[in-house]
Amino acid sequence: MEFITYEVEDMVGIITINRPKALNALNSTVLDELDATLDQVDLDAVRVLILTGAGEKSFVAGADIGEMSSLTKEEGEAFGKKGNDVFRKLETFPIPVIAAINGFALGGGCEISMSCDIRICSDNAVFGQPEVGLGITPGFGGTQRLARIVGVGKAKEMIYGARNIKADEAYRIGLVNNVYTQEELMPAAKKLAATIAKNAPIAVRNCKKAINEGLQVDMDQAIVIEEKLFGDCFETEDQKAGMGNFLEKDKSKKLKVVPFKNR
Ligand code: DAK
Repeated sequence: MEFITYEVEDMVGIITINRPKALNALNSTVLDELDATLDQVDLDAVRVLILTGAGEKSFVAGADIGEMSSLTKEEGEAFGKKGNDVFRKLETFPIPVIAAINGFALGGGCEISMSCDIRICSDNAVFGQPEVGLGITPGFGGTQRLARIVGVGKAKEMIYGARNIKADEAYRIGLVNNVYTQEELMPAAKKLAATIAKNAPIAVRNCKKAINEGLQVDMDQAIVIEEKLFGDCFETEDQKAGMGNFLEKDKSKKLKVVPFKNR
């Protein structure tokens, strides 16, 4: 791959968007490679993904303005769909995805981070949806996800004003869960990923599904979604081991790490 690197460490997959000369801007090739990388993740071996950008300056500085500048209406729509499909794949990916935001997260960069389950950032991170300054609307879900994460008023202020915010404000409005120094960011992302990875994988996956799908429907339907996914955990080895360990008061035993295929 030209612009994506993927490595696996201890049940954690790390995807790095690697186009630092363009501040990791998303062109069609980056989107295609990201899509292909997600398809290749071995869900029997990997329990959490971390998404980050190469270099010290930028996570993702947006969709590629050079590539977009000459698009026709039809091509613009197709480019928007390509991005939206990948972002949705990330959002609905069976395992949790942590965005480790190491600098600029503008336009499509802010949007891709919002497709992840959890966002943490370095203290040099800058977030924003500058699209109206370029004569377009946010096109990779920004109008929808930002309002859901930080609330309608804040999202409208940022989007209408094309106003960038720094890491401390992103933390204050709940766009990121935590802010670290640049050096601390990846270790913190890996620590968080490890904390998640040691828990029962079917239960973690079902929690993601329950939260995401439940938020799209009313509470009566949402509770039914939770009931089904709760029931789905029973008879798994982890449910038996997890509850068995508690009843036996045996804290030394860990949840079993067995591939999904064998469950
Ligand atoms: N696209 C292409 N190249 C970019 C880029 C981008 N978004 N951002 C930076 N680069 C390139 C620069 O052109 C420069 O390239 P060279 O000149 O060296 O060849 C290199 O990265 C370094 O950038 P700078 O020299 O500008 O670095 P500075 O530190 O001075 O400034 C900056 C950093 C992040 C403040 C600045 O680069 C900047 O303002 N970048 C653009 C940020 C931005 O506006 N991003 C939002 C893009 S709009 C849609 C689908 C999707 C979208 C919309 C519609 N549909 C089709 C429905 C999404 C839109 C966006 O994301």
